[in-house]
Amino acid sequence: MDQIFKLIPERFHAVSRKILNGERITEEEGLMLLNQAPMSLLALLAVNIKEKKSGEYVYYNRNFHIEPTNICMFDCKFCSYRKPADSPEAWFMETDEILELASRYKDSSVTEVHIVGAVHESRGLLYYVNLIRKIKEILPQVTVKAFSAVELDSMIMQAGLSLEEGLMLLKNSGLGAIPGGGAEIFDETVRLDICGEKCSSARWLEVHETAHKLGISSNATMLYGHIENNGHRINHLKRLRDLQDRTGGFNAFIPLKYRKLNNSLSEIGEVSVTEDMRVLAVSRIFLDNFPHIKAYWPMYGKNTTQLALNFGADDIDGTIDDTTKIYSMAGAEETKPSMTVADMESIIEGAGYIPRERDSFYNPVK
Ligand code: V47
Repeated sequence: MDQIFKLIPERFHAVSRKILNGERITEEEGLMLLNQAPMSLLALLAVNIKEKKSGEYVYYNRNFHIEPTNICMFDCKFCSYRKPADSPEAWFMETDEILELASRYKDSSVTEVHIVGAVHESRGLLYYVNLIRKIKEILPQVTVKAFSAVELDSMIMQAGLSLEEGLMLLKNSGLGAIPGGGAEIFDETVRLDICGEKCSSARWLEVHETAHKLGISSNATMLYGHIENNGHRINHLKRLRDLQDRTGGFNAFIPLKYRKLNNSLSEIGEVSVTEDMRVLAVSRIFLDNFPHIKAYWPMYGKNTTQLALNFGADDIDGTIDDTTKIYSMAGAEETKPSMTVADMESIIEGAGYIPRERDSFYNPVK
């Protein structure tokens, strides 16, 4: 241990000792690491925590997405996916088409379907309750991980129900977990600027807290690399860590890099891969109560995903099977995201880890 400290600049000794001893760091320490720590130190500390949590394993799953529509009532500045109804790039899947897509996975070994789309005025809570029920009839063994907190808030409010009532209806129809989208950045001023029509940060957190209390676990995301600063990023992580202390209901945190193609923030450009790795490593270090950190491969691309495994990520998401357009429409390298199990295992092994297939709750799949 003392040998390692000779390689660490002295001003990082105290915080490094804390982290290596398994102690929690403060917001000030998180900010100092994000602003100033050498990359090699961030990698060392993040990997140390990752290995305490998941040893030599890195997880993946077999999944597909359903994105029923991209016609959305909300117009967020960073979004490349949303299109007006009369755009040639807009789509709206009828129920039959959605169920036909689900049926394609009937005899497959897929374990999760991730459903998110847009907030569309014609589709409310009861539509989605019925949709989940029908999907579960077709794919009873598959976990339905569906609807960002923003979509949930909107459909449940529109139905005039409390969050508890709405979420219980969805749970009873087969909702198994909630994805992490819609969190964007919790700082109220930045949020108002980039996605002012979405529900507030407090409400996003309330949806997840209520879900956790009802036994529905979830993920959390943070959209970074636009107009926010490092202070906003640490504040976002702190609010997630506080909620996780109360409920323990988050499975994974997923940092999402802002991609610039065809949206209202395009002129900002994108942050570097170095910055991606800093955000990832500090997230792993700061969120000491999150069991998993996901390097979402359709967003980073395959090479950066492999690099991310040396900065604390222990999950790369899944096979996807070219069923999501959110990131390809935003300019990600993967224009038709799809990976075989062999592809995913080779990425993980190439980073020096042991691949492990998981279900939506990180139980190993035989
Ligand atoms: O909330 C939208 C982001 C999110 C852009 O829970 C953009 O397992 C970058 O939540 N550049 C939706 N990001 C996706 C999401 C997600 C993804 C992977 C795994 C999980 C999970 C959840 O996509 C949105 C927003 O933050 N997004 N547009 C863009 N131009």
